[in-house]
Order: sequence, then C-alpha cells, then structure tokens
Amino acid sequence: MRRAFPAQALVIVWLGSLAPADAGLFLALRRQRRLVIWVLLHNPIIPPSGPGGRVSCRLTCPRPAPKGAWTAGAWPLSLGLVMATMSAASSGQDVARQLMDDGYVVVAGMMTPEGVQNARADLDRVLRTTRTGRNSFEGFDTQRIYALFAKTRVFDALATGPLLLGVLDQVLGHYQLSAPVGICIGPGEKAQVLHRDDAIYPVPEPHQPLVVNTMWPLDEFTAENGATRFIPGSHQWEPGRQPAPDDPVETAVMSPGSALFYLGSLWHGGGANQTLRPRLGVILEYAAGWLRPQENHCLAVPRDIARELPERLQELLGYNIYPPFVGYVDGRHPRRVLSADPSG
Ligand SMILES: O=C(O)CCC(=O)C(=O)O
Repeated sequence: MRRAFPAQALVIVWLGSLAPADAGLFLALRRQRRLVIWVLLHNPIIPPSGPGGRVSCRLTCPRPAPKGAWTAGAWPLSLGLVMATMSAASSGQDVARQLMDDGYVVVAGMMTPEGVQNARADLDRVLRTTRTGRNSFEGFDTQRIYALFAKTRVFDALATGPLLLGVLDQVLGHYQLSAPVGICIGPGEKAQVLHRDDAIYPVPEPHQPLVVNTMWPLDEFTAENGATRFIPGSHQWEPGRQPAPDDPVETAVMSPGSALFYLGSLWHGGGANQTLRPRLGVILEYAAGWLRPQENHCLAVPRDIARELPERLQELLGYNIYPPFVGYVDGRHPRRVLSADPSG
C-alpha cells in the first residue's frame, strides 16, 4: 500500500537571495512521495525590452486535492511564479506581440493612483444599488455593473486610451466594445467556471482573434480574494480541448493601476473570494467590429448620455459601421442619429 505524502514534510524554499525579480518557483508532486522542484532563475517570458514593473502570478489550487492523487492542478498551496509585466510606456505593437504569444499580458501604470481612487469611489456609489448575480456564472455573491457607460464616466478615457487602442488595432483591426462590466466579487463567492470569452460566437476553430478582454483591478488582486485565474497557453489549444484537472491554473495577482490583457480564446474565470472584503475589477471587453457585441450599448446607454461622449467612445459603443456598411441606420452612418435630433 502506498503512503500519502505528509503535508508537514513540505519544504518551503526561499528564493529571495537568488534572483528576486526573475526567480520563480514551481512545485509539483508526482506520484505520492516524490517532490519535484523546478527553480526558474531567468523567466524567459519577461521581455528584454525593459518592462516597467513586475506582478507576481500564482499557481493555485482550483479544486480540492483528490485523495491520494496529487497533481500540480490539485496542489493545496499557492506558490509564486513571476509573470511578464510590461510598462504602459510600451508600444501597442510590443504589447500585442506578447498578448498573441502568451494569450495574456499585464501592463503596469495604466491608471494613476488618483484615477484608481476616483474610479473606486464612483463605482462604490453604483454598487450601492447593484444586485448580486442570478446564477453561478454571474456569481450569487457577486455584483455586476452592466451598462457601465450609462452609470459612470470614470472609464471613458481609459476605454479609448492610446495604448489599449494600439493593441486592439494590432490584434482585432476593426473593433467595438462588447462587454464593459464592473465585477465586485463578494466575500464567500465560489470560483467561476473557467471559460473562453469568444466561445459565445459560433465560429469554427481555429479562427482569427475575435475578442480581446482587459481586466482593470480597483482592489489588490490576490489569490485569496478572487483574482482572475487562467490557464497559460490555453489560447493555443487544439479545437475542442477542455480544461483537465491537471492543467496548471495561474492567478493574476496584480495591483490597481495595472491592466490584464487577455485573448478571448484564453480559458479563464473569476477566482473564489475567501476573504472578508469584496474584490472590485472592471472588464472592458472588445470584439471584432463585424460581430454582435454582448451588450446592446445603443439601448443600454441613453441617447442623451451617448451624445455627450467623445466621438471615439461613441463609435466603440456602436455608433459606427463595419466597412463598407454593416450597422447603417436608415441607409446612413449611425453617428447621424446622435447629431440629427437632440430630442431623439
Ligand atoms: O472577475 C473576473 O476576474 C473574471 C470574470 C469573467 O471572466 C467573466 O465574468 O466572464
């Protein structure tokens, strides 16, 4: 009979003295009594072009370890793994390249501390009248701020920021906002099922990038409070492959001010919140311009609000055509609807 590996015998290896920035630690237990430690001294995914800061990312345990079958995916501890973080001074091309290669990238310095504080305060106002979810995907203990651009102005400039649009230009070409949503994961919330954002579109795989999502944390994102989880490399999986229990799930541990960019084909989901405080983040999700967006912004954002928005944001909210004329209104460009009749 094989004996289970005793939890007390785990050795915690401190790597700080080796290479604090570039060192990562990955532990996996293969079979029951063998501990395998890989020390990644120079993380190859950090681009040499000089990222501005680094955000750690953790391998986490998405489900309880099955008795007698230890795998990396069932590992009961969170262990540090350095994740590539780029600077907001990077070019759209460089960020897009990283995004296409890895399926995700964290960019630091996307919001000022003051911007974060304002956004937090204004979304707190909206959350006071926001209900919790109606199913396990939305999260029964999670509040979702839909129709975001009808309710707050704090994301107007961010949704049209030059770096973000530069990345979208590269990856999607012609695009629109699809799902802008504030997501406040409450204490006790369970982990959301892993999913792909582009799976809602019945387009046979493999296909061109259809969706790019960005997650903007307004609280510290930690493994404990429900930071977004994802499976690295899953954007390149063969058609039809589903997550398995031993697929490593990483956690986007990051600070407010950063943004996580991820492809719609990356398997991901919100984490469980095991703390006593909520975790607030905002997703600004974009889709190719020829697709139907998840939210119908032209109905969700009242016309007298839409009329006052910057033109590029109006376009991203649906007052635009996909050339040559997908999305016309009465044979004309939809922006005419906003300018034609102020009482409309
Ligand atoms: O809240 C998160 O971290 C991710 C949520 C998500 O992926 C979703 O609701 O589609």
